[in-house]
Amino acid sequence: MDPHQGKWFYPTKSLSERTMGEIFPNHPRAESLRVRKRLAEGMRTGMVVPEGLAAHGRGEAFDYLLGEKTTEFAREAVEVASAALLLASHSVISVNGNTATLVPEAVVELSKVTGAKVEVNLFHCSRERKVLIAEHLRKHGCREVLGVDEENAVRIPEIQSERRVVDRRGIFSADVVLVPLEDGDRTEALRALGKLVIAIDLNPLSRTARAASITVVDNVVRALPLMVGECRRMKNLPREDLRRKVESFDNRRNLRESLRLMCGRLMELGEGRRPI
Ligand code: PTJ
Repeated sequence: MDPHQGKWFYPTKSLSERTMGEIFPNHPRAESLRVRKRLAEGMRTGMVVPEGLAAHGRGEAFDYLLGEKTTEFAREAVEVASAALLLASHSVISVNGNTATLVPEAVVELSKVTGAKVEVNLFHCSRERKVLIAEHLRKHGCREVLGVDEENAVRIPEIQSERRVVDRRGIFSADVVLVPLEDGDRTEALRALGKLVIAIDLNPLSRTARAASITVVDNVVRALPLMVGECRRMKNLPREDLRRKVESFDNRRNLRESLRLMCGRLMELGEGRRPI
């Protein structure tokens, strides 16, 4: 059965097989090509939707402006986000097609370290995709995947898209929700419901980035493994220390700093202070 419910045509050979040969390790964009290849494979198996490739392309453009490195501001946001996850009484990692394809290992590790539940929640929703993604996560060691079982599905009326269907045991009752690679309306709705929302989004101008409580402006392939490390490092810190980190964080300021960094890099390039 077509996981996208027959809406798209799938070539028998993967995109990467047809359009891209072997990735040479010394290629200057080798890592970026590997990530693309992973996503293209994800689309072939039905986990990623075509829109997911377009979304990734938008992300890549911002990553270019960041120099494809985790900035000090992203590191700060990762630290605060990790503190929020450790403080949560009921945290959930919301997983879509791109996230499941790009960083399944980190999703599972983060859930183990923090006790966060893992829930599949899709914008382009179909039961087949949910099942595929859940299986993929289980294959990577996830013991429980929420969001698939119809019995526990509830609707959040504040959300307009298909993302409104959430799991009673997961996003519905969570106090902290991590939403890597998101579209904006759900973040706003989850905030309106009083939840602390952590976003990972390379675009500091996106509605998600601006609506989230804590935004990590970084590539999910770098940010999520970093978050696992930070959670491990801070797991035994006094709760008061963690709380102070979360309470003193200013998301708007952090977003502005990320934008200034991008602009600064562009100015240096434009003025010849940095080689093109
Ligand atoms: O799997 P589904 O059906 O839930 O659909 C997933 C997509 C990503 C297609 C859906 O959520 C969507 O349409 O998202 P948007 O509205 O395009 O937003 C995605 C955001 O993620 C954009 O702001 C991108 O810049 C950003 N982005 C893309 N790739 C990455 C990224 N941010 C961090 N790391 C990336 N690798």
